[in-house]
Amino acid sequence: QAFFKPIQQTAPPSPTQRHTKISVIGAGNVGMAIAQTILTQDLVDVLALVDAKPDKLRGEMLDLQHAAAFLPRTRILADTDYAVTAGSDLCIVTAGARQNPGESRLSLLQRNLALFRSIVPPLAKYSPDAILLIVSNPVDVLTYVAWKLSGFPPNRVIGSGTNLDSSRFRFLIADHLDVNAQDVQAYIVGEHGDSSVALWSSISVGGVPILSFLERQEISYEKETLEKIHKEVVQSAYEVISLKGYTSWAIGYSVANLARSILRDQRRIHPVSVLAKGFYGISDGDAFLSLPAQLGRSGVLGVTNVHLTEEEGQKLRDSAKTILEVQSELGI
Ligand code: 6V0
Repeated sequence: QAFFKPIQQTAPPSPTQRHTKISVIGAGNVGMAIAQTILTQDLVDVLALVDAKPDKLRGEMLDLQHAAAFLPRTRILADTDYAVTAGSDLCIVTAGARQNPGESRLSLLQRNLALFRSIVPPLAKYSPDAILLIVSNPVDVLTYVAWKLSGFPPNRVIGSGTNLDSSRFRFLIADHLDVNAQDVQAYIVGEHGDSSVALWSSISVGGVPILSFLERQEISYEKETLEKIHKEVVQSAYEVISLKGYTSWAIGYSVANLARSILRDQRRIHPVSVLAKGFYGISDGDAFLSLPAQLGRSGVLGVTNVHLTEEEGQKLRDSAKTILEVQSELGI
């Protein structure tokens, strides 16, 4: 009870006011970049952080709370106990084991599976109506794991997928053409990372479809340049990691952007990892991979029917097959 009362209260605070709440699991580089972007963009009333390391977690919470004088009001909570996440609208999972030198991808995945067994069930228990947004890598397989472990319907389990790859793609195209990246529409779909698929026919700048424009103007078809740009996108995560040790700012903004579309029911289209069965000729198994999906308050509202070339469609189906093979080795 505060002894100093600067305000003469005339009405009690509304007890029924519905707060929006986001929980971020994993207060590492990525989790904290997401948390701080969410705060600066005034997306929620309550932000809860969970990590396995209590000191680091409390340090991060205090550091963010000390910025209160410069930010919109958000209650910031942190605990190693998942009770702190209770009643979340959106749970963002960034916790992940780091790859040991010489460790195989599958062994890393097995360790992350064990981690997810301790994270996803308590999240689902404390926030049964939440939307789960998975960021930890390998993001497509871990989104499937989260779907299985949560028992949630597929529309409420989303992987950040190629949302970041697509924004890197848009930046590089914008840089090449000297335009604003927000005016560039371009999608990368499929598996997040090495085998991602660039949808060339989807690229447009200010409403001008690039490929048909180049063909019509008989400008020598810049497919090679575009291929090079896609290769750069694939390399860019490795480059940033080799230079600064991890990636954080771009993934922070890209996930905050997804959080906004979901919580504010923006119904925007984002390339994110969703249950892909039934789309683009993907018929077998329960693979999650990125497709341009419409996001709103109930999660994934639908998947857009983008025109794919035969080659693009085949690459997507190959990605789905690779992901299914990895999943079959997990035994869940
Ligand atoms: P980091 O800085 O090592 O942070 C991981 C955090 O998870 C640490 O603070 C750990 O203490 C915490 N943690 C570990 N185990 C648990 C547990 N059981 N419960 C709670 N917290 C735990 O890694 P960083 O933040 O750099 O990366 C996190 C994950 O994001 C990794 O899997 C990356 O590969 C992945 N990324 C995914 C991207 C995407 O586009 N999908 C982009 C960038 C990184």
